Amino acid sequence: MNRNVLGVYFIMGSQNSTEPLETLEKALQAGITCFQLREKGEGRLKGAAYENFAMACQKLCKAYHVPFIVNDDVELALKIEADGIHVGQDDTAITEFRSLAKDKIVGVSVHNEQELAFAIQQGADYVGIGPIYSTKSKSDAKPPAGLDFLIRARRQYSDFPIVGIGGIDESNARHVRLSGADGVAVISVICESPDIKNTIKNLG
Ligand code: 3NM
Repeated sequence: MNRNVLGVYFIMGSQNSTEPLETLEKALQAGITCFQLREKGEGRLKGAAYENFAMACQKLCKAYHVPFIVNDDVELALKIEADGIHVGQDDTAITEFRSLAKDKIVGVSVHNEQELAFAIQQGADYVGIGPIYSTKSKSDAKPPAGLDFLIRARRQYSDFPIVGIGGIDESNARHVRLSGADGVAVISVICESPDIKNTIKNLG
């Protein structure tokens, strides 16, 4: 995949914003390079409401030519023909999705060298490394790992697409990039921003 796609990678579910579609459109206008629908936790949409919301997000992403990735839902990703899927360590095996959707983007969250090597060997297109800093957006997040693992991962795999995630904001995005990430994946800094355009400019 083109590593530039990871530049400013916005993640959101309906639970992360009072006006999620408005937030997404503002983020797209401001130049996000990738979007992941992550419908998780309490109050998450289900059934037809979830599918309709997903399709509304996808339609916006298409209008701005930005890849639309679905978190941890192979069935939905295939049904609505998303551009890709992102999975964690407990989610569906990469190979399962890959065999069903050869041309799609597959992203995997990794937290150590073993998981990183395995994801690459299994055919991931990119990995997410985190949480770099402490995050309030993922209830089961691991303790913040800082930049060390990211730096080691980049040394080991000089060309592999890597995005940093977890607690990234306008003040620290630069450190994440300088440590080797191709981009930053964020939820709250965009969802809670009073000025999305400026926030995205400062993340880039
Ligand atoms: N995954 P925020 S941290 C979805 O470490 C997610 O794998 C993480 O949200 C991981 O930008 C995280 O608000 C939440 O900190 C990122």
